[in-house]
Amino acid sequence: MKFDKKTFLADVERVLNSDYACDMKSAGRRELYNAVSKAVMEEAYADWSREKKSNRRRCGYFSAEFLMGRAIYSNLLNLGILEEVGDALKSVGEDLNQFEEVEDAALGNGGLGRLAACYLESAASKDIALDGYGIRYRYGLFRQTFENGFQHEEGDDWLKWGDPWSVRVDRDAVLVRFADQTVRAVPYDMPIFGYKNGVVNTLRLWQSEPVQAFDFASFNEMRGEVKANENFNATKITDVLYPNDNTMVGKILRLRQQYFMVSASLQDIVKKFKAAGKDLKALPEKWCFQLNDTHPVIAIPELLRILQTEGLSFEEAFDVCHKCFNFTNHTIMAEALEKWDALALSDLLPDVYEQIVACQQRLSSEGVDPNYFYIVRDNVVHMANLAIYVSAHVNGVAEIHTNILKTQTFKNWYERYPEKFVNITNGITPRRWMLLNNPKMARLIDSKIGTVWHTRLPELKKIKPFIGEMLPEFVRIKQENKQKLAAYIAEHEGVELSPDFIFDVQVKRLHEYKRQMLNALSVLWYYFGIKDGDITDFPPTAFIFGAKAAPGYYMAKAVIKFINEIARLVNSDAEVADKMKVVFVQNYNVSYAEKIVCAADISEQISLAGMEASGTSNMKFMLGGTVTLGTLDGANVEICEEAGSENNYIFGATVEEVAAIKQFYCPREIIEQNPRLKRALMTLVDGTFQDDSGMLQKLFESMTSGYEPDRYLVLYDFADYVRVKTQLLYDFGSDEFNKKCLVNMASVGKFSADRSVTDYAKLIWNL
Ligand code: 26Q
Repeated sequence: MKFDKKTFLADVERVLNSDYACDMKSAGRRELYNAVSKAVMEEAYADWSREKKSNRRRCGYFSAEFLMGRAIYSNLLNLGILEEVGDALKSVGEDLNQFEEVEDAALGNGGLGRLAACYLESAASKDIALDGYGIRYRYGLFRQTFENGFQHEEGDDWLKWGDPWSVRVDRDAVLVRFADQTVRAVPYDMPIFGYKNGVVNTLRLWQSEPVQAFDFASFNEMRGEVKANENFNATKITDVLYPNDNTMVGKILRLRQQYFMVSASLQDIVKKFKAAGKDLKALPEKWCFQLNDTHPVIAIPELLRILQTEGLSFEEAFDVCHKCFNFTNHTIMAEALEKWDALALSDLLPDVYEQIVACQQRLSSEGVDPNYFYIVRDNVVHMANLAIYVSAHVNGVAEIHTNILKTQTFKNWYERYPEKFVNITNGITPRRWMLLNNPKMARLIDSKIGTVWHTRLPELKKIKPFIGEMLPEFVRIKQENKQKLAAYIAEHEGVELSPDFIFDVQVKRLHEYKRQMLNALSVLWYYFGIKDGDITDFPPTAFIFGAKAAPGYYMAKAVIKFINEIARLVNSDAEVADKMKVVFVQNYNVSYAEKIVCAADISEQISLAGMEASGTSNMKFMLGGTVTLGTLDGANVEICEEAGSENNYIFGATVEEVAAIKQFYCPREIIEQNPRLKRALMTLVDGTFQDDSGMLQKLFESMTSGYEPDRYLVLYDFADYVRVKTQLLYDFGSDEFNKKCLVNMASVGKFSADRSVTDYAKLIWNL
């Protein structure tokens, strides 16, 4: 975008005058933020409207989550005016950094939601016609604080600062009908700016509202069974994001949300398609849809329903759906695969349920074995099976994950439809995760190989010949990032970290399979080793954790308490103050991640092999020049292929070994063989930590007793983990070690979301 300082400041001034009745001098932060954003939106309108009017074939990315983070800096960066706006504001005595207080748009939980955000940005940057469709939650993922070491949750008022990057589009509102209520769906459109290319795609988020004020005619036509209080409840549907990650909660409101979003999206798309005078059988010529996990899969029977009300036969409608829909799976964990009670579903959405049954009948009529192929069975609707049956393509998100889908999770389906299954390894956008959060590192690279890598990440390999000469600058910039993070943590967490310590980082959602416990136990293991004098010369290390636990996930919350207690023990012990510090940062989110990722020395990716579909923070750290301490799980496998295992720190049971180990696994022996590990584990119950809640006791039991003690083989992998981790800690700081960091950075090319969306466009969307 071309930028003229005078015009820009005049634009800002005008918005301040008209919308806030103030001027540059009297404006508060909030007013200034909105005015700056709106001024930019105005300038971008022409490009956006061109894309909205364009007639080319598009893909709709249907997702219950878009974890966008903060919009302003990334938008300015992509429009190519970040520095210019900063300078313009400076010239009137204002600082662009003041908007760091603006809330993140946290309309997602973790990996799956952030992936959707990275893909939108990359698609726009690659001029791929991809639009997001989702829900405009009133409250995003909860804000987390710790009280006495326990997680507390507060509502996330992400609109506190206003929403200048969205436009409400009342003319596109539609009605969404449930058996017991009809609500109005109003879209809010967010522009998605491509990186310096003038492309603007759209993220359309639907908000639910009462129908009454909208249209009395359609209100009166509403079906008979409507309840009196429906207008009161209408807004409720999009009130709040379910805070679960990799766990299914069978709440009917969640199903309402899912149907609300896909019905509104499909009505909108079909309406516009028809307005162009087209035959709906030709819908696949203009549209395809990517289903982000099972959450939007109810779109399939909804489109079947809509097409039949428009006069298509079931078979014709099925054919259209088959050509339009594609399904991404993000998890193999049984507890995350969505299943809905058939009665509840048919009560809420009788016409939609009818289409699900019709799909089941079509499947049955093919003469398949009903033990292996079913959509509805024993009064349960299996959303993943529905998605696989109808979709043209099914994809996993990393090689190892797709292989597990083919050979285990969806083995039967794969054998029947091998051509449907493809792998598309996840990726991240290098704009947010390098240019924006680590600008000095980006400039260092620019100085060696130019700027082509900004949009072609594999070009980063060209720094390889320069690695030697880059080392001192690399180390200096990383050190500066660590300093900044330390200052931020001191201010927000009240823990002082020395930037001279090794920053060992594990940040991601809290889940047992991700094994924050393994890391926690190792911290205690080192601590006791130092206290006993068994470990001398320990390389000073700051163990940094960040994670939110689903509010209803008891064990995950127990792990948070445990780590906070470890932090209290360690940080208050003057004897180890020059050796170790532990901090669990509060409210880990996208903006915190931006600060942490560029300041890490160790990237902990230590899930039990076979459990983490891909992981994407592993890629963000790699881009920042951080070695991975990890298992051969998810995308770690491919990271090692790209950067070499010798440049990373790999440990633990492989996915092939895990099944065999589990057959006769008994953690007791392991505990008895390793007295210091035993001591670390016993702190959960021996009074080391005060805990009236009984949580730590329960955590201990989950590790040592019950039906499946230590389900995720924490204790099994412990010895190998500390062996490799210790090696890493002692390697740290040498030239050889720093080279490993830069080799990782140089090898990150494959993990650009630009490559991922290009793969989708070629292999699936045909865009
Ligand atoms: C389902 C039903 C009801 C309520 C909630 C849910 C639900 C919500 C979120 C189920 C799963 C999720 C999120 C899953 C997720 O984030 N998976 C991660 O996806 C990333 C992107 O592909 C991968 O990198 C991670 O490995 C994977 O864990």
